[in-house]
Amino acid sequence: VVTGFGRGSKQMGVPTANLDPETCGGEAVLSALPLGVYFGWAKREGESNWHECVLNVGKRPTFVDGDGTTIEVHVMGASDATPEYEDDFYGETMRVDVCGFIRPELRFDSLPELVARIKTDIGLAR
Ligand code: RBF
Ligand code: ADP
Ligand code: MG
Repeated sequence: VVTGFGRGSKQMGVPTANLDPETCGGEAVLSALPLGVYFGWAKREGESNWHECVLNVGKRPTFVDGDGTTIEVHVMGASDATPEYEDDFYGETMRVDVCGFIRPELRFDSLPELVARIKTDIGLAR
């Protein structure tokens, strides 16, 4: 888990653990994948139980923040009102088992529109 753009929890209310692209095959592997939103299961170092998650594998076209592919995993709480974790876990290893594809990545005209769509993605993933 590496540092991202500092936007997930602060601006969107959706924290995303950004995985080091090199540990996921690097740009050569990632750029060959359909870019977009996936759902699956995630597990933090030391945890025995898997948690539901949504992840975005993409280039974040809504923002101007570089063109590298990022892998961002949001671990879902038991309900939308209950965050799964209270702490940060930068530097830890997170395992992700990706089960399916939800939609291609899109460019949104505003942050609230992106956040609304992410809530829909979370509902679909559940
Ligand atoms: N960024 C986009 O520009 N377009 C998207 O369609 C998009 N979908 C996302 C879906 C989910 C479930 C998540 C967690 C993130 C998504 N993002 C998308 C990435 C978002 O821009 C990024 O998490 C924040 O900018 C923080 O780095
Ligand atoms: P960054 O831009 O550095 O990725 P974010 O605002 O997206 O920062 O927050 C992500 C960080 O928050 C993760 O790296 C992790 O340490 C922590 N975190 C706390 N709860 C969660 C969660 N439910 N899902 C993902 N990351 C979480
Ligand atoms: Mg993040």
